[in-house]
This record gives sequence, C-alpha cells and structure tokens, in this order.
Amino acid sequence: MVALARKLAPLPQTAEATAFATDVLAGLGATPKTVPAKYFYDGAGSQLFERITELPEYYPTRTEMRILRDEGAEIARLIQSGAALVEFGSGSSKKARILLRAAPPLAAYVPVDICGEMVEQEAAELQVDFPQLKVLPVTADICFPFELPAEAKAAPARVGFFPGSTIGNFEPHEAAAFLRNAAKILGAGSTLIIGADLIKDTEILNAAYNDKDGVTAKFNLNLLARINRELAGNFKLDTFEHHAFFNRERNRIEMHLASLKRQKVKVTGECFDFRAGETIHTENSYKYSVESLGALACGVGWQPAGVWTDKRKYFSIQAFKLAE
Ligand code: AVJ
Repeated sequence: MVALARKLAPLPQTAEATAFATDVLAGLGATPKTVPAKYFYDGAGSQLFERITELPEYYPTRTEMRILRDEGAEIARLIQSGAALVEFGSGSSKKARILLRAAPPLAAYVPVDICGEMVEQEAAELQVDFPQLKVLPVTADICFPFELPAEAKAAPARVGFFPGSTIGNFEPHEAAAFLRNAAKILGAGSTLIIGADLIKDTEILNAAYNDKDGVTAKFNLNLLARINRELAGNFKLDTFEHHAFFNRERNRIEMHLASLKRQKVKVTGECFDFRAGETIHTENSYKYSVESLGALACGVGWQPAGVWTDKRKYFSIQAFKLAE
C-alpha cells in the first residue's frame, strides 16, 4: 500500500527538481515571499537572459566583454600554461571564449552551470571552435561543493573564472561562502577572476532592469511559468507585475513580482494567499566597489592580484590569488 501510494504521488523525479520544489514551497510560505534567483535559468529563462544581454539599457554584459577584449592579454597573464580553467555559472561561455583566445595552452576548460541543457550544448559548440582544448562540462549548483573532473584536479594549477556579476546574486555572506567554496575547489596557489558590476547612478541602474521592450519583465515572469510547468502551479501571469529598483542603502537592485489583486495560488497542491500588491522577491543584484569586493575576498583568504575596469567605471574584472 505504502509503496503504491508513493508511486502514484507526483513526486519530483530528480534531485534538481526536488530542490526546486522544496525551495519554492519554503519561499512562498515565508514572509516576505521569496524564490531564489538561480531558478530563473531553465531553458526558456536562459534564452530570455541571453536577450537581456543584448538590450541597449543592459550595459553589464557589453561592458564586461569590452574589458575582456581590451585587457584580455593582461588578464590572461594570470593563467599559467597547462592550468585548468574552471568557469562558475558559465551560461553561454561567450566571455570564456575571449579569455581562452588570450590564454596559453590549457589542460582543460571546465564550464559549470546549474542549467544542464545549456552547459552541455554550449560546451559542444565551444569544442568545435577550440578543437585542441579539452572541454569538460559539469552540471552543478555552484553554491555547493562539487567535484572537478579528474583532468582538472590533476592539472598543475587551477584558475577560476566567475564573470557576469553573478556574484551579485548572492547575499554578501553567501558571496563570502562562495569564495570560500571556490578556494576549496580550486586549491592552494590558484587564481580567481571575478566580473563584478560597480555601484553607479540610480537612473542607469534602474533602466538596466526596466527595459523598454519588457524582456526583463518576461524573464522575471518566466519564474511563475516555470513553477506552473514543473510544480503544477496555477499562477495567472497577467495578475503579476514586474518591479525592479535600486536599493541604495543596501547597494542592490531588487526584482519583485507584485500581485495585482488579492488571490490564492496553488503549487503542488499547497495553497498560498496573496494580498493586493504583495510581492515575491525574486532577485537581488548586489553592486560592489573595488574596495568592498576586495575586502570580502580578503576576509576568506584571497589576495588581490589585479583590477580592470572600463572608462566609465561601470564594471570591474577583479583577480585574486590563494597562497601556495
Ligand atoms: C546574471 C545575475 C548578473 O543581476 O544583472 C539581469 C541577472 N536579472 N536582469 C543581473 C539579471 C535581471 C543578472 N546576473
């Protein structure tokens, strides 16, 4: 009987799906309501994010690519010949391509991403363009410890690459935990190259998260569509609205989904009440200064090893080293 009931229950099928269900139910049950930003990136969400990176208002990707193109040779001097390059949250690997072209011959390139679909496909495409390079994709949540492929562990050195200001999605204490985790994964003597968005004018920041075409709104709302698809949710997408604004006290962009009316929503059979105007807090995007990120990294043992920015000082690439 018990075994039969278990078989019939609509339980998530994979560890990834279980984590999504657990986190969504906990987040919607909390006050205020939240859902972790990492769940934006299913297939549809990853595609919408790629569109965001091409929007005129969204300066971070373009600016970071420019820094990598202009300073790639300098940045690549931190990468020893024969090292393994490990990219945390690789997405489309567009930035890694620039770094790989400037880098000496490597033992391996290891793109790590939570979206397995994306990381496998992008790795296959990159492999075609870099036939000499060993490309070893890993599907993992970079918030937690994960195993590197044997070739990367055996390499004489490891270099971490964490571009895209993804670090901004973490709370500062989580960013410190990530940096500690990265130190453990990469090991003594390793290097870490981080792309971090910089604190700037409120108007420029707000525009970047409230584009005229509404792509960012779609990206935000896709989270509800994903819950509907994967967790038997019944969110009505036209009853929620995208809100994004810079919170200057906390140096972060906040994204929310605001319920336009009082309503009840079901997710995997559990019911959640929304007041009119109540929001689900879906993302924080922290902005740093060179000093504030440096202080965070130093606090967990990483020593500053270089900083590169664009002319307008919109974005930074910051390198750190671990003692041997
Ligand atoms: C991928 C986390 C860097 O915070 O700018 C873009 C995600 N959210 N527009 C960011 C995002 C809304 C992006 N990061």
